[in-house]
Parts: sequence; C-alpha cells; structure tokens
Amino acid sequence: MSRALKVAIQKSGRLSDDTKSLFAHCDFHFPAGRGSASIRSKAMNFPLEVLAVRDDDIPQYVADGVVDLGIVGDNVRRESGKDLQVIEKLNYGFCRLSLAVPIGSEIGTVSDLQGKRIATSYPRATQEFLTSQGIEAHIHLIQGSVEVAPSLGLADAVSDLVGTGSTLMLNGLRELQSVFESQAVLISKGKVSLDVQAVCESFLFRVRAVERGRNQKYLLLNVESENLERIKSLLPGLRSPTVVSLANSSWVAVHSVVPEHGLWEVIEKLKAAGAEGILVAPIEKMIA
Ligand code: PRT
Ligand code: ZN
Repeated sequence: MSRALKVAIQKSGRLSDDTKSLFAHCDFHFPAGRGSASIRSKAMNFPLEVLAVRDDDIPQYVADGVVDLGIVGDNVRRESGKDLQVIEKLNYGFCRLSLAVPIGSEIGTVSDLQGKRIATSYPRATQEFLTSQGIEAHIHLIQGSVEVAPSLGLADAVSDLVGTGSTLMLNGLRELQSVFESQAVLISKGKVSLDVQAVCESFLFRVRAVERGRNQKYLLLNVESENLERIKSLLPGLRSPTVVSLANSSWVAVHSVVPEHGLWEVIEKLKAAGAEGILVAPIEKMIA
C-alpha cells in the first residue's frame, strides 16, 4: 500500500514564497483558506502532505523520518551535521557563508584570523573551514544580527550569510573569504521508504521538470541562411537547434532552448552574427 509523501518546508521566511511557487507550478493544489496558519496540509490532487516549520528544524525531521523529504538552504543542511543527502538543487535562495571584517581592520587575509574572535550562527561550518586552513580562532555563537558584533566590540570578524552584500556594507564590513555557496536544496535521509517510493518518483519528476524549465528560456530568431552556421555555433542548447524555413527563402527561423544564465551575452553575440527578430520566451516545464 502506498501512502502520501511527507515533505517539510520553511513556514515563513526567505525560501517560503519560492517553494510555494515551485509547488504551484508542479500543480500541487492545497485547500485554500487555512493559509499560513496551517502547519500540516494535504494536497487535494496528489498524495503529498506538507509540513511547514522553521527551517532549522527540517534536518532533524528528515533525519528522524518524521518526513520523507525536506527543502532547506544547503547552509542549514551542512550546519546540522546530519547525514542527509541533497537530491536536487532547486536554484533559488542563493547566498554564501562568508568571513568578513571591519573595513579598517588589520585583518587582511584568512591567516590573519589566527587567535581572533569570530561571531557566527554557523559554528560548525566556520570551524571546519578554519581547521582546513590550519587556523585556530575563537568562535562566538550568536543567533541573529551577527553583523553588528564587531561594532559592539564582541568580535574581530564575522562568518555570516551574504545575499546581495548590502548588509555587510551597511555595517562597515568587507568580505574576506567565501566559505561556501548555498541555495535551496531538496534533502532526504537516503532512499525513501518502499511504501512511498513510487509517489516520490512522480514528485521528483514534476519538481525537476519545473526547476529545469525555470532556468532555461526558449529562444527564437531569424537569420539569413548564409549566417546560420555562425548562429548555430553560438547556441549552447540541449540538442542542435530547430531550423525552420521562412516564406523568404534566403532566411530561416531558429528555435533553441538556452540557459538563462549568461543569456544577455549570448543575445549580443547572436545579434552581431546577424540574428534578427530575437524572441525570448519562458519555459514552464521541461521534461528531460
Ligand atoms: O524562521 P526560520 O528559522 O524558518 O527562518 P530564518 O530566519 O532562519 O531564515 P531566513 O528566512 O532568513 O532564510 C532562509 C534561508 O534563505 C537561509 O537559510 C539561506 O539558505 C537563504 N538565504 C538566501 C539567506 C539570504 N539569501 C540572506 N541574504 N539567508 C539569510 N540572508 C541574510 C543575510 O545574512 C543578511 O543578514 O539576509 C540579510 C540580507 O542579506 P544581503 O547580503 O542581501 O544584505
Ligand atoms: Zn532559521
């Protein structure tokens, strides 16, 4: 007998909107009305039960088997120290854990951190990094507003999450070294249990289709046939692009799927190579 797949997600925070949008694009529908007040909700059209909790609790729930899967920042998975696998990177919630120091600080490189005080909410990851660099420093655990620790005289440096970097700047800090890059990930404790394996496969099939589609664009352009080979060489698509003849026989239309990352640079090169009428369209789902 199969049962519903249980997935823990962040209840309210930086990952919750993107996670809800991912689920909506996967066509998992939840009863309306109870909204953010409900911790547990069952999808109406798919065997899926979602547990909405604080992100810090998710690794424990996955490790204990309370849920089959979880969605958290990879930083939270790493810091938990639990043996949890990343099943899929979800391409949102991008940030990095970085070591930073006050702008006027004498600390210029990571090796200058020897013997210094570092404030962080990520003691495990920070300690692991320092150990890997052969540095002994004093780690001060602070939950929240780590960036003010140096100005309060509590620390010489911080190890904190950075998104845009504006929080560091506003607090007179400069990045010394990135410790690791993070993004939202789908985690599990290894193989999911047998009674939920088939449901898990179809859940992953949908998540992957949406997640891949989100990061690719459908690109259409027209080009004179004599420039076609140059255009083809610039398109890094899945396979070779589709080439369609046009009413004007010396021109063709080219259709291709291209990664969103670096798209502007590709478009500039395509234009320089003779592409005209370039259209970029979103891809809702992409089945590999
Ligand atoms: O309530 P709960 O415990 O569930 O949430 P939380 O407050 O612990 O986490 P939340 O919602 O702040 O973040 C959830 C996840 O989002 C993190 O674990 C990261 O994986 C990811 N994420 C992405 C970030 C950021 N970007 C980010 N910028 N988490 C935190 N920040 C902080 C950063 O440290 C800084 O203080 O946001 C502030 C603004 O950053 P800048 O660099 O853009 O100025
Ligand atoms: Zn948290």
